[in-house]
Amino acid sequence: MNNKSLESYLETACASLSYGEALAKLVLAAAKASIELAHLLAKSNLTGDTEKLSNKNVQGEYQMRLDVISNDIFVKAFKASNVVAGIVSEELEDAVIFNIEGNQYPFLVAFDPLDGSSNIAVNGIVGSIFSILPAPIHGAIDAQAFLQAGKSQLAALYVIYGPATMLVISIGNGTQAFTLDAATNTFYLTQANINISPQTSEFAINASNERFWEKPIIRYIAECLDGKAGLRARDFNMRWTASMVADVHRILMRGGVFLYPKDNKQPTKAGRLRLLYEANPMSMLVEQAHGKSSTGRMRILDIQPTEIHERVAVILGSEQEVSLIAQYHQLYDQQKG
Ligand code: FDP
Repeated sequence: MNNKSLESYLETACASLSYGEALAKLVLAAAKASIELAHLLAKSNLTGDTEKLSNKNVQGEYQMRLDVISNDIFVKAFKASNVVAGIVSEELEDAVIFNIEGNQYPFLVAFDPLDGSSNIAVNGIVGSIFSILPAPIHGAIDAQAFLQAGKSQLAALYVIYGPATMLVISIGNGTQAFTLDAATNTFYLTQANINISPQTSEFAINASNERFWEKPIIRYIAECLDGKAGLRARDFNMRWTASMVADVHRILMRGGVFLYPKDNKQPTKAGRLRLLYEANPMSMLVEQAHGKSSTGRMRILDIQPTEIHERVAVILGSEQEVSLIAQYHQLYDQQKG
């Protein structure tokens, strides 16, 4: 096998960045922790770690034992890396600041330690998602420091725990996928400079929410379902794994569009997915792979966050489809206006 290891990729790719050495250290810390988690996931059905706990997280969702375990693994790894000033996690209500004096460590990390947790109990695919932001150079670091638009991200990555464990990363120069060789615990580059085709005939959406969707989404999906005989003049396929990592990974590998749109199921929330540690890192990975990412009304990476667990509508993937859905939103808003 002649594939480049993650370590040697980072050595070259980070060389030109002023913060490159520290970034490589951080990514390798996340990678090492994810390997530990992959091993725990593989035996979780035997150890009882797939159990649901009686406590809820900040999102009001019941935690699984593995949510807590995975969070602890990454928090420990980031703290020990000595390059992370603070973290925000889906599983923790408040930001955790490691270096209150600030300004010594260059990065903030917002992460979802175990995405798609409903899949845990059924041996389905899950993942971990990370957004790496610059820590402020001056002043104390607190939760406010994490309220940066996604376009400020220095890097984004996820790890997918499937038949193979893979790490997909962008440090701002394309999106690269690495596959774990479990025998040596080394990630090797298997898909360089991923390119999401602009057109697709595949979409991923939780269709059971249709009655809660806005008109532009109802229109788009209806036209896809009409297939060859309809306006789109081709048949579409649908996939939904209930894990954003798994659904977005599929799109990075073979094109498609992923939608978790704004709906009126919970009208007080702007969407289901979290901006800081789900929508932003996935949007960076998709845009760096020549795809597009939008709420339907604006580019996700341009959103100025107002709170750390903020939710957002997410539509991302093949460029032409995301643009068409945005166009439907624009027409709808104009007509309403
Ligand atoms: P989960 O809450 O199970 O961790 O992170 C939110 C998320 O999963 C996404 O990974 C996934 O796409 C979505 O929620 C699943 O939503 P549905 O329950 O509506 O299918």
